[in-house]
Amino acid sequence: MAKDMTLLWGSGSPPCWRVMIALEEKNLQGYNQKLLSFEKMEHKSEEVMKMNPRGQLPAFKCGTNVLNESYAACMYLESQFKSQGNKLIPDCPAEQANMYQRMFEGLTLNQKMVDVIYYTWKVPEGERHDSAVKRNREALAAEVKLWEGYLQKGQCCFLAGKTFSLADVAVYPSICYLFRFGLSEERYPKLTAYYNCLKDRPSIKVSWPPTWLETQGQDTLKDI
Ligand SMILES: N[C@@H](CCC(=O)N[C@@H](CS)C(=O)NCC(=O)O)C(=O)O
Repeated sequence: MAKDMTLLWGSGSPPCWRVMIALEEKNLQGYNQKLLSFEKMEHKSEEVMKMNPRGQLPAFKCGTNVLNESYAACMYLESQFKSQGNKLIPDCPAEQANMYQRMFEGLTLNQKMVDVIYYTWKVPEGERHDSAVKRNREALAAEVKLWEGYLQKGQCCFLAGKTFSLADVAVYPSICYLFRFGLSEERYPKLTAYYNCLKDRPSIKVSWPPTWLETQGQDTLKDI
């Protein structure tokens, strides 16, 4: 079945990484894949635009079904390969509710992170405001504190419940991104423990962004 799947991806992109982790968790190794470069604008190539007219990665195809939205792809894989690999949605209603809640809250965390990291890239020089920078940074700090608090209540290895779930598939790449961009390990010990706890999980280790192995991170978020 994996032979019918194609993933076009970029290194370090949390949405791409989510799909790769889900594929590994469901034992779907051997899919067709191509690593593309954002720097070389390969995400705007004809090959990508044909699959994803937004020119974004991931671009993912499963047979004839296109699933370019990373959340959609992860949920589809879990639903189609329920009994294969690791089960990623708990049965218990309370655990399932918590799992979906954390999974979708992850989108807010990711957006607030992107708002800070890419402000100078997204907003032209003449339109930048210190007040917007401050507001975005404060919003991200409040968001990160919320997640530190979530982990304070549970044990540190999983975001929802006692096992690895779609919440971890979806949010772990964003947590890694925060640390890659300099989030303080001292200030956020629970998030740090969570980050360390899953680093060596096979699905994560094997899909770790290759460019991160070759280059140093940045300190953009060190004061958050
Ligand atoms: N909603 C999409 C978002 C994908 C996305 O934002 N991809 C980024 C890389 S992290 C991208 O391709 N950006 C290039 C662009 O928007 O031109 C998903 O979750 O799959």
